[in-house]
Amino acid sequence: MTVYQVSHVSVWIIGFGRRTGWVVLMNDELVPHSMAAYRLSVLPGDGTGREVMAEALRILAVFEENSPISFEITEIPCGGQYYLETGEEWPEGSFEHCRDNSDAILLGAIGWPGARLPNGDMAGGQTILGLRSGLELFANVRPVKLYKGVPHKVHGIHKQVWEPDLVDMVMIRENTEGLYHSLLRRMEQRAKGQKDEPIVIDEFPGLEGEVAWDPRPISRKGSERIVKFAFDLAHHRQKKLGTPQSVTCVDKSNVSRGCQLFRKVFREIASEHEGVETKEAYIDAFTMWLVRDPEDLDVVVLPNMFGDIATDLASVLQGGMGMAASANLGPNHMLFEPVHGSSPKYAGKNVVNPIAMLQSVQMMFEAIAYRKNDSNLDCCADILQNAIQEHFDEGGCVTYDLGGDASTSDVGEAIAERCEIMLREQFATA
Ligand code: GGG
Repeated sequence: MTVYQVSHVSVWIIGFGRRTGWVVLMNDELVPHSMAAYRLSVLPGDGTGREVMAEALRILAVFEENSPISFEITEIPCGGQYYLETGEEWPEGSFEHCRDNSDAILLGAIGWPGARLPNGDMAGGQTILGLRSGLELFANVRPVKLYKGVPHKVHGIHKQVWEPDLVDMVMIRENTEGLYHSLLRRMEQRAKGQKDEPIVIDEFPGLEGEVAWDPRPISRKGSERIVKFAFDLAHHRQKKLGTPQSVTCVDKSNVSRGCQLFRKVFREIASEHEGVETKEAYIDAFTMWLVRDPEDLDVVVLPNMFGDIATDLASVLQGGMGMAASANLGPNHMLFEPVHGSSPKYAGKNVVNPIAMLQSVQMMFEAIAYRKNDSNLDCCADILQNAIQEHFDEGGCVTYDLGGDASTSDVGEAIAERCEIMLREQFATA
């Protein structure tokens, strides 16, 4: 069997995630190489991140045992809790390991109450933000698609509000600049062992007394690459889904200069993409349209902080944060994580929904399969996706957020068992 591995030349290749039509992007060319285990760096992080990661590892073991795929997993302790225990955010050399020895990185969640660096920054940020910035993971891809059978929690009651056929969009959050820029930069510098280069602004005319501030730089380069990514994705969704696609630019260009540049670049790139409808919205009005008319949205591109906020709201359409998965993609690296954080309130109780994490594993399978041209792994991606849908179709157990009382491990185990059955059928005679 021939498997392909990437080598480094400047060609953009776009893959297509089957369930959600998200995009796999790289700056590489495919060249044959021999079959090997995929190298995964696993970063459980804090709180419930550790619990959902245990379910991801359970699923990975099931795929390893019942398919030709194998993984070489390096688990790296990290995060705010680790910092409180050890005085370090992760062991020395972790950034380099993720950069140099990983086909993909899988992250649980980062952040823990009281875990702060001496300068006040979030402890553990080196992991999540240091990797996003240090590995140029500029596209944070957050599909918003509703599984059939998933209820919505509104006013404390679980019922179907939005229709599965009418909720199918991909939100693309710019991941390396904007309001996060100075923190991202500090975290990248820490991760690389470099000295912090603070940005110095002495005063803000008109303001007196104590002032804290965060700059929000948005660059042409950063805007161009994320907007191009969004249009490339729209073309591929158009081809694969067979329906016209739009790209919506969400900003606040009526008031902010960074957003004015973002929208200017959006219009320039839009003019090169005939056949894709374009829409523009201010973030405030967009939040209303998002919940009222999600059927009008296909690909949505947003600056960093607006993307962070709007995707939490969008998760409500897909059943909540327990269902929202994501990929962080760059020219040479990729990191997958649930959108949710470490939920300290629920940590240690084995009650949170592991499906966002399992769906992130599914996205990882699709992405590696595409990059390595591995049809077996692509088939595993299908199996995991089908197992999750079948779990809902057949009324499988669900956690509190979806109206059930199952535990994290109950749900993880049930989906793992479905995968095992499907994998045996698929690979028994192969
Ligand atoms: N799995 C996502 C996670 O850990 N989020 C915590 C966090 O602070 N993330 C930063 C961000 O995405 O803005």
